[in-house]
Amino acid sequence: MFDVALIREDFPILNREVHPGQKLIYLDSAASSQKPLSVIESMNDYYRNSNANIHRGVHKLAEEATEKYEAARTKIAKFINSEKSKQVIYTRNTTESINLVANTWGRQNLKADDLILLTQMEHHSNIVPWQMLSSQLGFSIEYIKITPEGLLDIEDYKQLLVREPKLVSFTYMSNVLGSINPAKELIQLAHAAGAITLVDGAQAVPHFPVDVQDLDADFLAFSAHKMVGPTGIGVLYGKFDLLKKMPPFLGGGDMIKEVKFSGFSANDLPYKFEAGTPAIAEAVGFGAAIDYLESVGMENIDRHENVILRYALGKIMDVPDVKVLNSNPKLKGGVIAFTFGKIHPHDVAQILDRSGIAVRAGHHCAQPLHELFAIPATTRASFYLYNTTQEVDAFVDGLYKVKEYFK
Ligand code: 7TS
Repeated sequence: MFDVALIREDFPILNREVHPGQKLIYLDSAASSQKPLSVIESMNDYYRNSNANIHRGVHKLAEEATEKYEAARTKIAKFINSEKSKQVIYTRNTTESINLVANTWGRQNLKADDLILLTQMEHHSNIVPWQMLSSQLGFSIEYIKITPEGLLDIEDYKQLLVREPKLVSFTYMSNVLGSINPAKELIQLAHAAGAITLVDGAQAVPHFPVDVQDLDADFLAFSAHKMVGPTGIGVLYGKFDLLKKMPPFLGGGDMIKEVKFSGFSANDLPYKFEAGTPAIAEAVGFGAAIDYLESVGMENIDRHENVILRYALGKIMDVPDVKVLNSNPKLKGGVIAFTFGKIHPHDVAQILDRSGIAVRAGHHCAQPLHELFAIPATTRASFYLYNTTQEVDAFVDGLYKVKEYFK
């Protein structure tokens, strides 16, 4: 049984007053989620009792640290249904995972005459690494169009596929529109056209079940901090044969088998891509986050968020001058980005903050998408498993206060 009141008890920060008499109402989980006590405690326990460097030394603590670091990898692999746990590469975050693919697979496979496809709804982290590489290698980038409603234009995609792109890299769920792309279908179409696929799962993996084998995704990137885990750690999942052929990303300790003055040989997977001392405590926390999400159930989380989203859309659409980007709760996750007449999003966010309500204002690292809609910025409320309809009420009341203030 999903009981949001019980869930809230697991997140100590939700009891905090952010201003005198104003309890936190956290509607910014798309930027970063809050953490349950079990995650916080797992990292404390690691530092108190098991702290050491991994894969080095034979002493007890090094052994324990290594075991915990690898146990978390196994949990993550199971969570996304990866064939083998060595296909789960630890990175710092989604951004680094995408940069890894760009700088290894991309550098190895993309040539001047090639084409890759992104979408118009990408986060900067799935645009800029490709632009940087393109400026060096000379390949072209096309952006799959989105419809005026904010959904991916599949017809445009099909037409672009005729040009035989080498890679299609797309977000599973937009951090602004909330639109959930039909990832499985997009991947099938890409494969039929001979392209490799990278799925940016930053906003998907935290919110609904994601199965890499069912999707047949070639790469999947995501971050722990958006899924009740710590900052500083993320994942790149990849198909084994692809990862095996890719050259290392960063050079240094742990990613090598042997080093001579004349050169080196790269380590096996996954260590080939994990140079230097990694985020060990964070991996432990990531493992605890997976345990937590599994104990609640991803289907339950998905269902709860959809209830909150529908409730919030129903109420916010009645607020005069509010315009929501993609207001259709079908095919959409728990994200509401909106404009509010002529009131600047930063002012909206600042006044909501006085009532303890945390939302984000700006372009949310999706500047080209905002440009497409001819708006410089939006205010964004985003939901997660711990949000309630009462919080939505407070948020909408807050919007009326904003309106009153700027009357
Ligand atoms: N891709 C998507 C779809 C995202 O929403 C984000 C972060 C990233 C990639 C990058 O993740 P990172 O962990 O590497 O930073 N999105 C947001 C956001 O919407 N507000 O703050 C960060």
